[in-house]
Amino acid sequence: VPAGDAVPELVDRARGGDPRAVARLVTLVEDGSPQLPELAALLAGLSADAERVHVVGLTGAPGVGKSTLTSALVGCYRSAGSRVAVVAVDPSSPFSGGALLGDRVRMQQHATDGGVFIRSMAARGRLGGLAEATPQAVRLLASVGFDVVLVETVGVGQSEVDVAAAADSVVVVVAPGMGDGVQAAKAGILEIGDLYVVNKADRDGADMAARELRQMLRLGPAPGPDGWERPVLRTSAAEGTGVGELVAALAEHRDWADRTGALTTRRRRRAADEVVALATARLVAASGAGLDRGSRLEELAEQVRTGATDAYRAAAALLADR
Ligand SMILES: Nc1nc2c(ncn2[C@@H]2O[C@H](COP(=O)(O)OP(=O)(O)O)[C@@H](O)[C@H]2O)c(=O)[nH]1
Ligand SMILES: [Mg+2]
Repeated sequence: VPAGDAVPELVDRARGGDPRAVARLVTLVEDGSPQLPELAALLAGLSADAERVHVVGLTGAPGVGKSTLTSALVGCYRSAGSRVAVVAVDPSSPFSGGALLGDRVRMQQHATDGGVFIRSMAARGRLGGLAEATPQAVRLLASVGFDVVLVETVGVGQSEVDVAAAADSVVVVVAPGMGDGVQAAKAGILEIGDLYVVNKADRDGADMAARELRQMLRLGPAPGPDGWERPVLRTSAAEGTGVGELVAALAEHRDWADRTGALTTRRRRRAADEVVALATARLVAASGAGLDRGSRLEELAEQVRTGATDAYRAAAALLADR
């Protein structure tokens, strides 16, 4: 970081509303900068300000309309006067940008709005990956004054679940003919959502998809007396319909979570995951085992594949070999 860009100054400027300072700080997080412990200590002192944030995760298969819906949500939150940050994360890609370009174009309508911050983020080869970087970025954005942080996942797979875990409210988005019941069950999305949205409600089959989804959700454990009944909403992000209702349902979920202590529990869980991820990374680094060193690992993997050794012996060899 060049002179004049000391972390405390960047944080001050970011809190003053300087979008470039916010961007610089998010880059530190994305890059796994050695300045992160300093940043984290500063942000801890601002946690009282960060507490009221609402972190909303949006997840679902590519093409269902997450980015379009995110953009519509931004518009809705902005008209209510909230400051909104969007973090689009792609767990499958080591590069930011690229595939996200289309999203950025779609978000262009918000580009000149100082109350909106939009950033695509990739893991860039850092040890803990996005599972670790996302909560840090979210805490940063909450601490510098954003009221709502929308986290959109771009890739598919298990890491999507990790990213969803970073949110206070998880919205699972499906589209008619794409996320039909069985597919939804297969993808494991029935476990992770707090709210379900059938987007592209302007298309045929949206009612059917919503009905099917409700049925699937009813098969799961029933909410207790103080439980949250997971709603299935319909939106047309393209036409802007149903988006206000989604914002209202999100506020309801946030209130419910606050009232019942679910929010505290979830955030504590999130903090625990983060501590474990950082501790694990430290252990690995301190061991000098260099688990990220490709060639030795490749060699051992080939031996496991051929049966020359087994995974347990290979793991011991990798640790012994430093
Ligand atoms: N008909 C219709 N198309 C939509 C709607 N929302 C998004 N789309 C279109 O669906 C495609 C994928 O949308 P996108 O937001 O990129 O999906 P993502 O991959 O989930 O982020 C784009 O061509 C959108 O214009 C909707 O509500 N109705
Ligand atoms: Mg998208």
